[in-house]
Amino acid sequence: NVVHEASGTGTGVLGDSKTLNTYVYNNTYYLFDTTKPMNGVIETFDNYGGQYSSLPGYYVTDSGNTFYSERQKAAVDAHYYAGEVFDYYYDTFGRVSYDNQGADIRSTVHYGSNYNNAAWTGNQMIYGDGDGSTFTYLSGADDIVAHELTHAVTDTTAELVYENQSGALNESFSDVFGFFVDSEDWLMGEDVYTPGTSGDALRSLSNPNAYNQPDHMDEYRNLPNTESGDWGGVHINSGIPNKAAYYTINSIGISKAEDIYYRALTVYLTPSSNFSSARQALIQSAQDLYGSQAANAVSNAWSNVGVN
Ligand code: ASN
Ligand code: ZN
Repeated sequence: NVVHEASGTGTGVLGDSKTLNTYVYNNTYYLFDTTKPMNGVIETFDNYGGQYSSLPGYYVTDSGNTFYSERQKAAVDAHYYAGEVFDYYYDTFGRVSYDNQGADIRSTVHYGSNYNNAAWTGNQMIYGDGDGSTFTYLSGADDIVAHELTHAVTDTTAELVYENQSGALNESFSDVFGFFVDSEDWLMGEDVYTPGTSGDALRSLSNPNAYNQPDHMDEYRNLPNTESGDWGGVHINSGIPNKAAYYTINSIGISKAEDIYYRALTVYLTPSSNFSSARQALIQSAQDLYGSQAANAVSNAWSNVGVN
């Protein structure tokens, strides 16, 4: 019986070194993690600047199990943080991969050219390199990795339709679980956003207004349901449920709040849920798990952002 599991090392996007779950076959090491408590694997690919049609690309390999090169940095973090997000969902909720059935978690880095984005394609994650000024390699932020993988969780649970209020909730749940996975700050994406400027971020849960998002229904933006309208402002109006999450977490703490958010997403929310139904779903989840004091805190949080 040959043992293929190996423990490698690598350098991440921000220059930090980390330990990696790898796989050895014919003296070649792969970013291929078979150690998680599931049938599926976590595997990481490099697309060499290719586009959607050529996904997933090529396995990231190293002859010495030391992933230290510049080209490998984006892959190291995509692989490491996918494992971290798997562990978060498994340890916190007993969820086994995004579909709770042990699906493979696949990531591709070096997607496209100067691509300032990352995404869940419906099948896997993709990460651009950024253009070097707006973003550096997007997998270098664990909250971005958690955000994208949470889209996969949402797609296999509530299936919130990606437009208008249901889409803004889809976005918000990805930001909120991005916070739960790494709750050091209320910011999203700051680790890779504008590498030349410190202190800024893509979005903020505590102060959506700082990044051109509304934080109250009085500021709700009616945008067209088109790509240029951000599908009715899904990345804009998400500021409103994000601020409600901020109030909730401040009031009852992370540990209760994450249970309540997970229950709402997996039990109560539906594809067409709007902000008002999300408020109801979260109040009910809070009541189910922690009783009326928690339910009241959730209720107040949503009233504070003008959702009744
Ligand atoms: N980064 C974006 C997101 O996850 C990609 C998209 O627009 N779907 O929200
Ligand atoms: Zn998103």
